[in-house]
Amino acid sequence: MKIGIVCYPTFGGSGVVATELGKALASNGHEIHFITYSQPARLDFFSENLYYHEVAVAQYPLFDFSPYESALASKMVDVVKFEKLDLLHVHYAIPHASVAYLAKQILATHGIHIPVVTTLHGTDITLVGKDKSFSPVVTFSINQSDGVTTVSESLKAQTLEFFDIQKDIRVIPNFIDFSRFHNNNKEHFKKAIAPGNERIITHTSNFRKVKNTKDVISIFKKINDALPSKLLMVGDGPERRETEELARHLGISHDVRFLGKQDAIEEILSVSDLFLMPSSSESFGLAALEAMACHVPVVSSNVGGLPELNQHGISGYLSSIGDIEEMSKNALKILEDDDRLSTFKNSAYKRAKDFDLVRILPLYESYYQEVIQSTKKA
Ligand code: GMT
Repeated sequence: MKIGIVCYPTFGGSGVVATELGKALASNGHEIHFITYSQPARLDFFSENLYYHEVAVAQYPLFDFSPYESALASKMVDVVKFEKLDLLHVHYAIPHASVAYLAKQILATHGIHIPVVTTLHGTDITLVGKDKSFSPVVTFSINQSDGVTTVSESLKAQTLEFFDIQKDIRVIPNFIDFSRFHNNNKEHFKKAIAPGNERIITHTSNFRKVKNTKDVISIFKKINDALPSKLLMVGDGPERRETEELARHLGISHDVRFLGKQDAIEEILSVSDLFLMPSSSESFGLAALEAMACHVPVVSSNVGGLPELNQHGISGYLSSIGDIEEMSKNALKILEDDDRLSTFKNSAYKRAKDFDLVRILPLYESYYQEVIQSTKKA
């Protein structure tokens, strides 16, 4: 198939999923065309089946806000026509689903029919999308998509609850590529971070409010009071300054390292004993899956799609949002005993295997075929 993929090319989860999906489809022989405003972060190599089309947004003194949507729709029309695409797959509803609708209508005036699949990822539904300033457009464009997927059952339920949706929604969960995410032996790195053989706890995110990064610090403080440990905070974003301040205020900055954005996440995860994800909203929790693939158990909140990934008492533990007390107790339960830690590590890895790319990729491929066939009939 010839597939156009539209996504935010940044470090966010939807961009990562879209890029990894495109790469996997390309290595399975499909021709993949990324249509984005900059080169997707993980698309930094050559493959004969991968193409990148940049959406250049013209600047003009009249524009306070550059018209990204118009430039994107024009580019989609151009790429579908010129490359003779079979399908467009857009990630994150705002504005990609509505722009796809516009492109589809324009192409129809040229006698070209292009099926559109929209994948909903999270805050496009749970936070931003349901805001009144977006919801009529989100509802309309989901209903106009030829196929709709969500990354968890929970996100599907929330989509049906918040919006008046007339479409069937297919759940296709996030996936993990084990050729990249696996436990590497990084003893020298581990020694450098934890010279006294302390436990290593990790959090990775884009430090937005929903990630509750200050809760990570508070949970760690309680763990560290009971068991010598180190915390690695990976990523950057709006909450970072206040999060660092809290670590200082609690007198634990010597045990907490803020590493900023890192490419080689798998190496950091390989030396980790526990992953913390106390988010107040998480439609799936890709970062937790990356940790589990590297044999790292997860202590998380029980929101959104997290219970569909993290198995309570097996791959880690789930608690209510903000329950710092319980999360730290659960973390200690895992970390205090070598044998128990090892059991949790193995179970986390085993659970991650359920989301192996090799299992999930065919779900997308067959869904594309279904959508193409059903729109041919219509
Ligand atoms: O919705 C967001 O917060 C952003 C979104 C993204 O585009 O980065 O992240 C979401 O998509 C990921 C990939 O499907 C999921 O694993 C994340 O759980 C989800 N984030 C939230 O729901 C907060």
